[in-house]
Amino acid sequence: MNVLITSGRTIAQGRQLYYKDMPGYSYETARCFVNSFDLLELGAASGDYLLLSTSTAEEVFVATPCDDLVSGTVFIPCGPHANAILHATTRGTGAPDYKWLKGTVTRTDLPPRSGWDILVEEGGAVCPSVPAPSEEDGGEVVTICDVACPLCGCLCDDLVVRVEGGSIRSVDNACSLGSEKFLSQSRLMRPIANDGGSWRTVEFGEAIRYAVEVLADAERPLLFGWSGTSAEAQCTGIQIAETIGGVIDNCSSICHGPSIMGIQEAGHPGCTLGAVKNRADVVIYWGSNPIESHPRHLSRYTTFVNGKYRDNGHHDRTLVVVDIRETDTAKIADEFIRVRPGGDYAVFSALRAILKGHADALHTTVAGIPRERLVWLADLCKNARFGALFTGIGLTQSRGRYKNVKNAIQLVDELNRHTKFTLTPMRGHWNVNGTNQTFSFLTGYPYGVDFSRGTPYYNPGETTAIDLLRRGEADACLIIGADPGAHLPRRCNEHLATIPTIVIDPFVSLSTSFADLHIPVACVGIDCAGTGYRMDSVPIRMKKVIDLGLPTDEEVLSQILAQVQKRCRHYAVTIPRAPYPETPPAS
Ligand SMILES: Nc1nc2c(c(=O)[nH]1)N[C@H]1C(S)=C(S)[C@@H](COP(=O)(O)OP(=O)(O)OC[C@H]3O[C@@H](n4cnc5c(=O)[nH]c(N)nc54)[C@H](O)[C@@H]3O)O[C@H]1N2
Ligand SMILES: Nc1nc2c(c(=O)[nH]1)N[C@H]1C(S)=C(S)[C@@H](COP(=O)(O)OP(=O)(O)OC[C@H]3O[C@@H](n4cnc5c(=O)[nH]c(N)nc54)[C@H](O)[C@@H]3O)O[C@H]1N2
Ligand code: SF4
Ligand SMILES: [Mo]
Repeated sequence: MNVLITSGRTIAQGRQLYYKDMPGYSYETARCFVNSFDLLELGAASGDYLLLSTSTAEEVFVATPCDDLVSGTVFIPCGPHANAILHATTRGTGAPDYKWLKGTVTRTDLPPRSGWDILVEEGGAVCPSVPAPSEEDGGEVVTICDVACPLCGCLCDDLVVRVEGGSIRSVDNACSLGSEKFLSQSRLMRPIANDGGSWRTVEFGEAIRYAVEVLADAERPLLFGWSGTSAEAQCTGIQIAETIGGVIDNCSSICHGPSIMGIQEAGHPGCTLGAVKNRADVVIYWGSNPIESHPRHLSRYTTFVNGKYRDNGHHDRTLVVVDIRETDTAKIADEFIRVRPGGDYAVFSALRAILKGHADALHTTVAGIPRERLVWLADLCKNARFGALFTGIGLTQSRGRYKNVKNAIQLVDELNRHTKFTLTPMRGHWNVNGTNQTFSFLTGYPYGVDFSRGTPYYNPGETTAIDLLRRGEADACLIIGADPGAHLPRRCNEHLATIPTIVIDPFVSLSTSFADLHIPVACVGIDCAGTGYRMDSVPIRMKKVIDLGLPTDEEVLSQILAQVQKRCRHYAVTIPRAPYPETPPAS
């Protein structure tokens, strides 16, 4: 059966993000959600095995019936299985077709593989063993309040963490995604090096010397990730990239990078989440499913919370969801509008035409949506006191990419002739917005910055991570605060497995599989402090709640920087020191 394959977030997948060394992670990422009628036609039932084939590869998944999807579309949680069958073309934007992949599905008797099996086939090594955590029962009990959550772009800063004997015992107020990160014990305590397929522990000093050698000797080094670390560490990373004449890219290139490209063309009618909470009477999530990807967004900032001028919570607000699936967010919305995959550009254009008084010029349906519903939506937005449009990666990773976002911004501009309307991209990682702040501040560009010419150069589709790896251009890679092993298309990982790759990560990740060296560090927001930028660009101080005695990203990167500066004098070092205080302000 021919199908359109789309992938994205589920709660169960998100809860496993910090347990990638465990079977439960692969169990969730090997699921394939299929419409019940399609399952009948395939002669399959829930739990049966399905083979998904694309022009890139084939992979086995476990059938999960799901009537949120229309016939002919399947949904896979993002992870190693989805990426094993995805090609690495980014259509000149840096972001691949995560939401728009054509393929076929048939029944099979073969069972699914684990994520690690996939990485080993792509050229990686087996999972290293994770040391058992030291359990000290009955030590001092400390309760720390107003802790910020280092998981998603909501950066909720009202968590209460209870620490006993140096270990985290409980986390209150967080959603299940956030708590699972705090409670994860998949931590490495010493650097490990890949010795012909098996793992050997090395000292921190030796690990840093090796990293320096690899980075300084490379012709076209790539420094990728950065969304999972602090703004301070990002600044040091940019200095390393400049010193070695490398390319530095962050997760936004594969995520909301196209939103930034749209903003570069059309501007950004943004606002803080506080303004939405206090004022918005119309809230729209478009191509975003926050109930599974930003679980507290609706209750903390937009819909269910009372605000200064909205004292009846959701009774004072109308919630609209536009998606290709009837997601869990769509199910609680006042109005769910199902758009045909890749049809958003046409829908934004239609809404703009209606606002300009040209409803008559439209067809009876636009991308599967009846004209009357679009007229209703245009009226709702026009008559709002304060409207807030939140855009997700359903827009940036589907057909249209940055043009979708540009058109959405132009729609919001049009609405601002009638009322107050704002647009906010639903930024994914807790500090992916920080990467755009630090990169833009220090280099002039938000991501994909190439220093090989001695001055910063930026061209999405050329200087972005997937494109450099697809073309086999990068000859060494530093991965920090991202996990390409789990999240980049197969071809990128196959290349990473052939070049010297260094991973700096507090947790075992699938990228560990093809790392020559994995340097464990303190985790920002858990065992060290740092600055993060919320999705609305408000900076938030991340707290340290425990001490595991590990060096921080900032410390490891500063040592690498000092040593590469001695070795690579030929590149000018012009970037000023990061404008952050040496010691964090007392909180
Ligand atoms: N549980 C969990 N939460 C996470 C993460 C995680 O891995 N797991 N990752 C974080 C990250 S990095 C990010 S960027 C955010 C992403 O958060 P979201 O933007 O919510 O991400 P997705 O679920 O990938 O995609 C959103 C929606 O786009 C829809 N969609 C697909 N194609 C189209 C289309 O053509 N048009 C429209 N309108 N919609 C379409 C999908 O059906 C899906 O419901 O989540 C963050 N939070
Ligand atoms: N099929 C499919 N694939 C996708 C997507 C999709 O929708 N479908 N979405 C894409 C998107 S939007 C994105 S952003 C990517 C997800 O992008 P990734 O960045 O790969 O997401 P994570 O697996 O959360 O990786 C974050 C890494 O940072 C590490 N980390 C956490 N805290 C710290 C810290 O303090 N310091 C350091 N150094 N590291 C830390 C974690 O252990 C983890 O390994 O996936 C992309 N891949
Ligand atoms: S919504 Fe996001 S920031 Fe808030 S607790 Fe959940 S994962 Fe953490
Ligand atoms: Mo993302």
